[in-house]
Amino acid sequence: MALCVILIASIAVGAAAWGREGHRLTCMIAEPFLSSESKAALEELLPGRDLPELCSWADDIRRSYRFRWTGPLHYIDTPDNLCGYDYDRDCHDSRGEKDMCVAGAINNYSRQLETFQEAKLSLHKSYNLTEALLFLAHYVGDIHQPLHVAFTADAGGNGVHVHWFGRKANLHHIWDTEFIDRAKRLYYHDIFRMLRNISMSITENFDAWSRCETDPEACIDSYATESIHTSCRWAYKDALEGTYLEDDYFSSRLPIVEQRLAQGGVRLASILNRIFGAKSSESSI
Ligand SMILES: *[C@@H]1O[C@H](CO)[C@@H](O)[C@H](O)[C@H]1NC(C)=O
Ligand SMILES: *[C@@H]1O[C@H](CO)[C@@H](O)[C@H](O)[C@H]1NC(C)=O
Ligand SMILES: CC(=O)N[C@H]1CO[C@H](CO)[C@@H](O)[C@@H]1O
Repeated sequence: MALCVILIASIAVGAAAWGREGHRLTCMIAEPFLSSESKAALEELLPGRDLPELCSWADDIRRSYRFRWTGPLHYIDTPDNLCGYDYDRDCHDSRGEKDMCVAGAINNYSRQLETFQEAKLSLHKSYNLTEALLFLAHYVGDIHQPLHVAFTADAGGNGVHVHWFGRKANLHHIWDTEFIDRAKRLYYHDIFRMLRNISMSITENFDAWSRCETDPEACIDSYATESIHTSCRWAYKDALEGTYLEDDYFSSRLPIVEQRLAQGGVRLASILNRIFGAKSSESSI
């Protein structure tokens, strides 16, 4: 009975976002790129804890009564078969409330964290910046999971039922957790070896991935656009309802999964460095 409850709980969490390992990897990838200002801010906001262990916090709380409203902040539903994303058209929840999507949430919690320096000086605390940081770190991971920016009718692949190495699974779950679990089991054996291998690909791409020349919100939109394009080109492709997905699909897509994790980590670091890095807090935005 207890085992059953644990299994159900882990399936429910798995259906939500990059699984625990994916989020933990994103935050672990970010860590070495954080500026000393960002590290100091993280120590203040998460005393005695580190970011990777808390990177799934936004999934842990989303089914609690107090945080149920955050459900839509993990993804973006885009028009079926269009393979495109537009903030004004797509960033809303199912009742049409604007900004209630993963891109809107990243903008929201970035703006809150930009008050970090002022909040320390004033007695009036308007936001819980610990929560803002944990939401931001999680949602930057989510926006890089391709199927978190995907078609509305199948709920980002949750409604696409396939066979994964003989087992029944939905496509969204496969991209959240199954790729990472299988790669870990077959190749890496532990998450630190996986981290090291993913991190090796970063050096040559770091500048291209972390660069944000337009305003920060336009850069967040470009990450969402990359995800819906990747969903069409790799995730949905050859994965129609009822398909048997095996080695061909796994080995051709694993590098994509690893690249999205790497990009998510690098961009998380650069977003935090932009927010915390500048000494004069009114420089940008
Ligand atoms: C922004 O954050 C506040 C909590 O501080 C929340 O009430 C609001 O719904 C959030 N909006 C989005 C789009 O994340
Ligand atoms: C901020 O949020 C965290 C996580 O929900 C909570 O543990 C903490 O008590 C909150 N801090 C304040 C000052 O409300
Ligand atoms: C075991 C494993 O998957 N190693 C991979 C590490 O990363 C490089 C690319 O950076 C791959 O080519 C390896 O296959």
